[in-house]
Amino acid sequence: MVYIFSYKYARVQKKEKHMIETSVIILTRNEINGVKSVIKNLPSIPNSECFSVDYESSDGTVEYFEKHDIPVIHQKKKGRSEAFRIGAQHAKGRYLVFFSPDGNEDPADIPKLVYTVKNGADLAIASRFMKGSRNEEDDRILKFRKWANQGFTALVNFVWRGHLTDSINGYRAMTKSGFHSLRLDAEGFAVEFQMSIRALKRRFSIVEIPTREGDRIGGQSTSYAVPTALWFCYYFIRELFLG
Ligand SMILES: Nc1nc2c(ncn2[C@@H]2O[C@H](COP(=O)(O)OP(=O)(O)O)[C@@H](O)[C@H]2O)c(=O)[nH]1
Ligand SMILES: [Mg+2]
Repeated sequence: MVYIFSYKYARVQKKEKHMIETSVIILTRNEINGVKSVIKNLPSIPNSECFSVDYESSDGTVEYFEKHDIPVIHQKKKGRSEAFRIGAQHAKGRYLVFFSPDGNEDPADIPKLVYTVKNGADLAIASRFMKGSRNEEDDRILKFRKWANQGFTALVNFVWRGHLTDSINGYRAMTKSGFHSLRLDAEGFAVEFQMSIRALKRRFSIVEIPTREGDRIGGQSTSYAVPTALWFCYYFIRELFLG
């Protein structure tokens, strides 16, 4: 027997294992402020499980999940990319949703992402750069992060003939079989970028939905712009050579 968690009503229902269709995977590393504010708004998805993949949080994130009956998988090797792989390994559902509770991602998009993959997309991406979207730099004059993101996406579209608007956002859903078939081996923060490239190479059906990126709620991002951009360049070139 496994459990499905419905936070809204603080209700835990027993369900047969075969009933789990969707796995909502929450990625955390010292994210207590975001977790406290965002997790209570997680929508209840029918036939789903919800668990966290955590990397060495020492700020009460793990204790908060435990208090609210959300299982925690303790990740041993550092990195968001590794967290994606661990999450997919443990997931019981056919559909995976990766959710980061740092304030950037709106939990209300989870059902839309799930709907998109259930309706045939192999990969559903919440885009910060399409009509109806917002990204966290929209109110600034100099939008370095946005421009860098769009630059990488333009390169990817050019080389692998895609039509993506946001190849990088980690807020996405995917079929578990599709995830495993891509054999993602990127490290650090590059897994989403590699996933988008390999999904284009494989001619996966990719559907983007507009999302409104919120501001970070507390703590700090550990994705530093320059090293992350250099890793993206490395993985982009690597994918060119891998064919
Ligand atoms: N499980 C896990 N989560 C991570 C790791 N690094 C970052 N995260 C989570 O991934 C999300 C995004 O990280 P963040 O540093 O804000 O990167 P940014 O949103 O790209 O600026 C947050 O929810 C973090 O807590 C990691 O090594 N393991
Ligand atoms: Mg973030």
